[in-house]
Amino acid sequence: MAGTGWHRRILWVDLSRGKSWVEEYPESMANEFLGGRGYAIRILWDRLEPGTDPLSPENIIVYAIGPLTGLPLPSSGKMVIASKSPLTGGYGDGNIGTRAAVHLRKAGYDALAVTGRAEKPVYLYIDEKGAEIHSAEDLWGLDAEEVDNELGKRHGRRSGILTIGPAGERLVRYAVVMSEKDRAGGRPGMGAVMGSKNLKAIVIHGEGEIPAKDPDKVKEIGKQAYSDVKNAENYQHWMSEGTMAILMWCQEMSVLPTYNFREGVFDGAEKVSGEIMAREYKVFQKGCPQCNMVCGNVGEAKTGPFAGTRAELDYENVEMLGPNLGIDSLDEIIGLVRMADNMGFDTISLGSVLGFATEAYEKGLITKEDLDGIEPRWGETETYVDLINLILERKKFGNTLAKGTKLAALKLGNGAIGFAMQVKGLEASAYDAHIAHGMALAFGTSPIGAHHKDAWYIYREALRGFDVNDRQKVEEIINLQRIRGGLFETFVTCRFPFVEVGLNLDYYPRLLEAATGLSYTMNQLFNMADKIYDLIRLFWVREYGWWDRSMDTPPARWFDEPLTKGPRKGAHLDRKIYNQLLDWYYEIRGWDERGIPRRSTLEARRLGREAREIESMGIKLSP
Ligand code: PTT
Ligand code: SF4
Repeated sequence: MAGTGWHRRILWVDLSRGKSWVEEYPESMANEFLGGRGYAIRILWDRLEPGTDPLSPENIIVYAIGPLTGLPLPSSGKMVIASKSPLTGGYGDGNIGTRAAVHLRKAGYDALAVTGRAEKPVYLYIDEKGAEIHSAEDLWGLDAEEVDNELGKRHGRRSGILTIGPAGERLVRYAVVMSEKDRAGGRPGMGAVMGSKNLKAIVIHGEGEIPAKDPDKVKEIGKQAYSDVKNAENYQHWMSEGTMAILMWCQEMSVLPTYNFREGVFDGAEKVSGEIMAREYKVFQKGCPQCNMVCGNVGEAKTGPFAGTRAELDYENVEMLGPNLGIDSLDEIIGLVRMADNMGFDTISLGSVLGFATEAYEKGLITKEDLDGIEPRWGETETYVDLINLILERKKFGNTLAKGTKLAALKLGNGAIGFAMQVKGLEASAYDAHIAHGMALAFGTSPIGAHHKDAWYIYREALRGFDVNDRQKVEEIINLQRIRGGLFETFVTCRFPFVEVGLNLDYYPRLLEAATGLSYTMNQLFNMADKIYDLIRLFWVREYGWWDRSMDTPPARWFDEPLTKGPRKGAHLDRKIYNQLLDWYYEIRGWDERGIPRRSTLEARRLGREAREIESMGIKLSP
């Protein structure tokens, strides 16, 4: 029996036909997939024609929330945005904190799915009555902040607004979806998918109740959880520095990506630390709905060309547009982050692309002419501003850089793929893995490409010892993937209360039961997470038509080019060790040596129909 914590309604919009409708989905979908990423992969598997071009009208983009979203419990204002990725050609998703998540639930839907392409730019207005399609011709070309302001004026500031910037309109394959000026989601090009549909924005306004089996119980458990968050030992430190607290730790550990992940330490790290950000740059702090540990630290540039500009300073943003490019000035980093947010680029991939281009230029693989006269140089912010504009204009080699580092490297040849810092086409987030086989495996096996969200293992790896490469390491990574990539992406709530201030995980099955009436053990939830992982992996195999372990292997740089400075000078990954870890990984997941789920694994998870579909493509599954 399904619980009561769902509307069991998905709002569909077909922009080609200008039509919208509501579909009820079966109880079994709620029971087996809960919400968020679970719903997204179920919808994409069932409804997307295999081999669809991600930027064609036929692609589907899903905005999904979960049974805990929006309820009075810690940090519940989150939403999953998923689609077939134009950057990777496989499953892509992101998780964004936004009022739009809460409004979608209040409007009476568990997900919104959009397909088709409008003839001219449009935006959607969604409420209890369904979806209205409005012209966005006057909004096209505006940056994300301007659109947010304008739609806020039209529909009320309390509404939830998702928008793309010019990067999404121009189909930059690592364009994100923006909300509330500083929130960004959907690293693998979810903004480009919206752009390809001529969909500039979505405004959501709901006034209804969020369904819960026992609202009083949710409130009671939620209240206790809020109080645990606030009383956590490191709460004050978190409130002061947020995610940037980790920057100096990365420097000490020698895992701070520097000069396109060539090194793990940066000479100017102290100038861009969490402490400096909090003491000298922070002007205010903001966050997602229902959160009492808000981490959006907004900093203001004090001097230089960006003086007076404000931007949210998360670790990944500061690192990838700072040390990774040799930039040691927060004044300048703030300018680059603001530019990325307003234009709607993913900061991580953008930082990686700029680093890749600088290195390719240094090595003579691209010339000044290819870059329209620009000479990218480490630490010289103005050259990066020019390069970002070249990518936006899709001019000369900027057009190739708009497709990400993997495609750019394949075009350049000459070994460029070795320093394209990506897995499956998605650029690695800001953790250098020269010394960290575990983090390398987490990047290698993440279901969307090299993102840390499913298993930010590096911290735990340091505690256990970077040089301990045993089976337990792999088990721990899989468990993290189950918790972070399975539970939090289907409940849909923020994982930071658990990850950053140590909120007890036991709260979640209790909250789930109060919200839905379903009583799941942690083990059952882990099984659900594994099923989602299997289905996502099958999706990749279906879209590629083949698979092998090279797709789960990080870039050659970490193996072949040792660190040349810092406390771990000389360190690099070892292929034999990595392959052993990957073998254990496949074995524990019930996947074969190619990284494809075995038929027996799929049948045990009631994915027999999906297994047959793969076999009907001529891909033989291992027993
Ligand atoms: C996330 C990725 C991250 S991960 C960061 S900073 W991080 C970058 N933020 C960007 C940004 O900002 N502007 C921009 N133009 N591009 C950006 N790209 C990068 O995107 C995010 C927080 C953070 S801050 C993290 S880790 C946690 N992520 C969660 C997650 O994935 N799931 C979950 N259940 N809870 C999470 N909580 C935390 O949320 P993507 P957000 Mg993000 C300015 O979207 O695609 O998943 O990539 O959503 O609302 O900004 O919150 O040190
Ligand atoms: Fe949003 Fe940060 Fe709060 Fe998570 S901890 S809900 S990312 S403000």
